[in-house]
Amino acid sequence: MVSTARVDVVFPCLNEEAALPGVLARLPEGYRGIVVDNGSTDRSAEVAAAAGALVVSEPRRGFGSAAHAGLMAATAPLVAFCDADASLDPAELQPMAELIDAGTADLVLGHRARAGRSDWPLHVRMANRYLARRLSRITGTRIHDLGPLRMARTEPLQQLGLRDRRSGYPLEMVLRANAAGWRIAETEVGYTRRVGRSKVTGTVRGTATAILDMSRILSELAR
Ligand SMILES: Nc1nc2c(ncn2[C@@H]2O[C@H](COP(=O)(O)OP(=O)(O)OP(=O)(O)O)[C@@H](O)[C@H]2O)c(=O)[nH]1
Ligand SMILES: [Mg+2]
Repeated sequence: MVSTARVDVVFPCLNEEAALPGVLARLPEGYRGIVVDNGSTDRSAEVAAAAGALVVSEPRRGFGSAAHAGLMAATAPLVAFCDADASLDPAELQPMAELIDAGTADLVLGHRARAGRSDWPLHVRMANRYLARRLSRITGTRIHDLGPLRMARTEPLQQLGLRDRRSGYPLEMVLRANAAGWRIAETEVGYTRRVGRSKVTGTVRGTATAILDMSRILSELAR
């Protein structure tokens, strides 16, 4: 069936069966969920399909691998990215779409301004603040947060040439968008403790991978 959605929302997903129903239920009217299942061993794919999402299966592991498969599957004029762990509210994508529709921004990032301190580990907050400062200097735009909730026009993003397939994907997106002259903006969003088990920054291995990936992208793309 041809989708008539105005916004396709990509959810990279690794074992999120507990969080998915609540997350997908929060999608605004006219938004379609694209859940990219990255080899989940739980019922994520079935749960996502039952909740009305398009399920894309991506066997190559990695956050960027899943995010990119979702981007390439998107057909709506706008595409957004959201974690599937119920830490973010897809209803907060609406103001982002308004900024793009109004022609004031090409890439909108969700700044997690309303976040409980205990919901966001200190090491993550510190690493994030460092990255945001560097990005602000590079882009000339005040960036507070390299958050996972974000939106852009689909076709230009598909043509941006994103290559990272692991944790560097969100950072590469901002740097390449900036290099292409895109206007970057932020909206304020909430952030709460995830549902289900942590995969990335809540684990030592995930954090180490994220730091490695981000450092590589910075040395390649940031002058
Ligand atoms: N497809 C895919 N998705 C992943 C992978 N790792 C994490 N994810 C998904 O990406 C999103 C972000 O991962 P999280 O585990 O929430 O990472 P985080 O937000 O840094 O840390 P926590 O919320 O503490 O776990 C979630 O929707 C995960 O299911 C992966 O290797 N492949
Ligand atoms: Mg999370």
